[in-house]
Amino acid sequence: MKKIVTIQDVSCVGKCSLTVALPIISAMGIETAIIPTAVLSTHTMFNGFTFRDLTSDITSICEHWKKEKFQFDAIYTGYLGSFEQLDLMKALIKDFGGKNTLTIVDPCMADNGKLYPGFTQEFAFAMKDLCSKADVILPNMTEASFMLGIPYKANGYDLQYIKDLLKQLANTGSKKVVLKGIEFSEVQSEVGDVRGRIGIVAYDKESDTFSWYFHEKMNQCFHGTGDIFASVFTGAMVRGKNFKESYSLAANFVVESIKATLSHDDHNIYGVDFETAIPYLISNM
Ligand code: PXL
Repeated sequence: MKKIVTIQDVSCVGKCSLTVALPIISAMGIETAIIPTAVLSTHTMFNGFTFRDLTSDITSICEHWKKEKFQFDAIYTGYLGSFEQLDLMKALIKDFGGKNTLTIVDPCMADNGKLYPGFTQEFAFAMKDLCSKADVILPNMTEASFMLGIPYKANGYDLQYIKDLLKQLANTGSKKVVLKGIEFSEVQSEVGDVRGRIGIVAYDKESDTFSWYFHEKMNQCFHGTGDIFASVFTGAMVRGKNFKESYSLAANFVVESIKATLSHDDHNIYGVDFETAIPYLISNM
């Protein structure tokens, strides 16, 4: 059985990070080891959340695992709350990474032009350094802009602008970059007419090739969809799907999850009802 370790927080309410990664990766038929980095009463979009930092547990968990000689098919890091945790992830990648282990870093820290509460520009640069150790990174447009220290453009860019961003991100070290949340307001000759749609443009440094996938845009934004995307992407790669199949499946599953959410009268905005979309995921594996 394939085995992934994912390292991110537990937000007790507000489906995101480990509470989505664990069920989704498990549903994909992959053993899921976890390292919780913090326990929060809710994710940080709620007011008054509690926060218990678990940084000091990470080293002792890794020391034990090293003695047990555990190995993983993939390491997937998500939301990380401090500079120290970024350094610990570099050590973890050194200790448990290698040619048979795919390392995926989701630089989860910002969206819609803004950093999440508690993050700074310095943290974004430090996250870029962690990204340099990864095989694949999964930034959205906001995270990419913060990591490169350039202004965020919500619209009006063209494919060349996106290709430059991807190359700059790949130049920092990671082998593949999946850039999410791209919308072209004009027809792009290579991509075609994707106006009104949203999608991904990806870059594979080894083959020096770009690829993309555009899909329908859901008009409502929900929390935790980036974590759902990263979980499906990681699972699909480990289960042997190719790069483009993996990010396309991840995007499709996010769309299915949002549709499921909107079909539930009692839905809330702080997480999507990915649970009812899991049969879609399994039948598309
Ligand atoms: O979904 C990303 C995420 C993960 N974990 C925590 C968060 C967020 C986004 O805000 O607050 C604690």
